[in-house]
Amino acid sequence: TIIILGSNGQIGTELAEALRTKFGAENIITTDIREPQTPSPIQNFETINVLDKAALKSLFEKHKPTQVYLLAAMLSATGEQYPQKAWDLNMNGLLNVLDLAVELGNIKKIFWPSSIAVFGPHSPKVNTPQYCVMDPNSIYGISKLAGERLCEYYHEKYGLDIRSIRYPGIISWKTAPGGGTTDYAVHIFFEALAKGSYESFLSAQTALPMMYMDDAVRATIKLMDAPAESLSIRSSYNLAGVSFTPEMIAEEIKKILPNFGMSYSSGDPRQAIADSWPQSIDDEYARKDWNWDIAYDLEAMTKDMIKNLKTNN
Ligand code: VAH
Repeated sequence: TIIILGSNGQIGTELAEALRTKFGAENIITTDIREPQTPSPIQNFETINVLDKAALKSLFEKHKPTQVYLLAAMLSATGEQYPQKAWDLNMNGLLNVLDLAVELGNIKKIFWPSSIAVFGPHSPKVNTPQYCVMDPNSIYGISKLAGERLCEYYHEKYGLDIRSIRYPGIISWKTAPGGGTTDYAVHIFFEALAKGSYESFLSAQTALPMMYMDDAVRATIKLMDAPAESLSIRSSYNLAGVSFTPEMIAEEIKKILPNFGMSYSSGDPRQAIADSWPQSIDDEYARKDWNWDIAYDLEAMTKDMIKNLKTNN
């Protein structure tokens, strides 16, 4: 049995689908703090708060999972509004899972998402390497950097097989992201189709590492399938996708929707968060250790997003 904690989120929703396809729906238990918007029996859904350690223990004892994916977290922009809550959820949610995995002993593999948010103003901006100065200044980035240190520590000290990816901003059409700085790159598609225009809260030249959801899910499963002995990183793997600016994605959309209008607001607090992050990532370790290779470039992503939004929304 595989348990997904935080299955209602942007990544959780699609990871759950991919894992059901791979392992069979009957083997996947999805959970979140509240019911999904569109409940269906195939989800084997149970409500759980990852901060309730006793409830989490009962869930793990009931289902005896061999794998746990912990995707419950508060993202960067919302985290800046509620820093103490973000720290509590992101850190104690992780510690509850790690400590129960040590205590119960039946969880063979754990997946926990980190983020390019672990880099900060003094990290190299271009082709940011796996190892470098990391001075994140968002509570989300601080919690993800601390989380990476915990994952490596619990692997070294207790032998837990925890695997992690520093996700870039993720673009998808099935489930809207919740409270991230990179969310503009998702909103732009919805509004391009709904209104024919979009006002970006990030400036035209703000380059950020991004990735299409299909690639992010494929990378996650590829990492989880890799033989443990091939993994040289037990903090979290850099993963590069495509780096682009709001201006670039607007141009790409205009190739398909010629009348699309892009504008820019200023003064949004998310601009400072974005400015503290890298512009592009070097993912040599993911390529070397588990043969990672990106499939969707900006053009392919844009085409797929518009095609799916036109037929599904
Ligand atoms: C956020 N989407 O914006 C997340 C992610 C790299 C960005 O961590 O907070």
